[in-house]
Amino acid sequence: MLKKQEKVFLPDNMSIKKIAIVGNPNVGKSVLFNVLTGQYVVVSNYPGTTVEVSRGRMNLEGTDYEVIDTPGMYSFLPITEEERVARRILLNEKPDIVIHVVDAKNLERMLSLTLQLMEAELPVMLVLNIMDEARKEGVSINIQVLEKELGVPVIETVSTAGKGIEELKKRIKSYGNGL
Ligand SMILES: Nc1nc2c(ncn2[C@@H]2O[C@H](COP(=O)(O)OP(=O)(O)OP(=O)(O)O)[C@@H](O)[C@H]2O)c(=O)[nH]1
Ligand SMILES: [Mg+2]
Repeated sequence: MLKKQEKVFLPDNMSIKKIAIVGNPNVGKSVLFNVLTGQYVVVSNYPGTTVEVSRGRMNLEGTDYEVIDTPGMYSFLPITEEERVARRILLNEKPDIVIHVVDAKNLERMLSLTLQLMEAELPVMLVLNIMDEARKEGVSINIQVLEKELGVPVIETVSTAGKGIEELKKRIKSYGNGL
């Protein structure tokens, strides 16, 4: 006779935290996604659309994360199908962290999306990517001031060279414990 099950285990994915990577097209979201997740990636069409969304896994010191690479969006008010999918992922899947990736060369222009995401009360982190080109152009950004002004973590990266990734992981791990 079968013994009655004594413990109810939560399905594996109940304890997994979700991270959505968002931002304008061509800012390095997918490069960053690949650096964070490695090889275990699932690419599928978002239900009811032809827009591809990649999902992968990352483990940071014993905590599992599902990382979602969202299609490029210019605004949180969607016009294109890609933008509608990105918005739906943010609103329906309620990620624990929303990593807004910007091209550091065009920071000012891209900050309006950061503010829109914050206004929607999403848990935002700002990644200033492509810092190598920005520095070459003479752009320098005072991270401490920007963090204070925005009230969210700000991290500089060169995703293609793996620079800033350790710091980013540290800030992901400690997200929610203050700046
Ligand atoms: N120099 C430099 N190039 C980068 C960096 N990160 C990404 N790139 C380049 O930027 C281009 C766009 O990168 P993707 O990761 O495809 O950009 P994306 O944001 O996913 O773009 P969409 O999927 O179209 O929204 C690629 O040619 C990358 O090699 C960086 O830190 N420095
Ligand atoms: Mg991409």
